[in-house]
Amino acid sequence: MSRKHLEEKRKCKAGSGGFTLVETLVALCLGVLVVAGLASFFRAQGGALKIQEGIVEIRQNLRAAMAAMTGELRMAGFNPLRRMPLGISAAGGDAITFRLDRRSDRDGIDNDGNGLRDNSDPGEKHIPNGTSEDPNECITYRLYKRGGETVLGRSSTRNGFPQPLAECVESIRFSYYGDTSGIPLAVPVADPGKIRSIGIVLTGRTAKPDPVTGEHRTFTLASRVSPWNLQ
Ligand SMILES: [Ca+2]
Ligand SMILES: [Ca+2]
Ligand SMILES: [Ca+2]
Repeated sequence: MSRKHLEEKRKCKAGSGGFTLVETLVALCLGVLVVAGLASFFRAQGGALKIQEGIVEIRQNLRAAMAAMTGELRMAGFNPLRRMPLGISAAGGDAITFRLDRRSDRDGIDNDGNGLRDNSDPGEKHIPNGTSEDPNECITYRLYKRGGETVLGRSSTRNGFPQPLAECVESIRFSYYGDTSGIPLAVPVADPGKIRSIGIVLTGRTAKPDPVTGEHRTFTLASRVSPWNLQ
């Protein structure tokens, strides 16, 4: 191979192995665009995931609260000794109070004759005593405000302060039925003794707003209870 030919080949190699300034700038711009696009994609994915997590959380909270409420409402009016009328005592559109007699742990008597009395006897805690003045015998469900948030609360005694049952609650609506016609009684129900079943519609919202719309997502749960002792 001649010297001239080798020289031309070297020049050719040197020219094809580098990038011009314009090529480098274009490549950099493309790289920045790709990275920005990926960042935007993952940010959107992260936002969508957080929304889904918020919805799952509120669903679980509302379902747990509804299960607790309906389970306890089924016991409304439990009154085996029948010494006084017990049942729903206040029936409003956004609050309900009901009574039952499920325990007597303060009467000082060994009610079942096993040598143990009141709180020292696990079985005796659940012996009714004819009144609804024991803990967890006069129960109210209603919404209340706590630190600017609306919370579903449960009080376990007459005039007791509510304890939180579910947070991020938007509204609760109780409806009351005296028969199977499907027509609800006017609230507040003037004569709660007529109530045979209770409808509950509970609406909650995500703790944080949707980053795209700026609005909170809501979730509504409905249930109906026919307390055994009110039939
Ligand atoms: Ca009692
Ligand atoms: Ca006993
Ligand atoms: Ca006792």
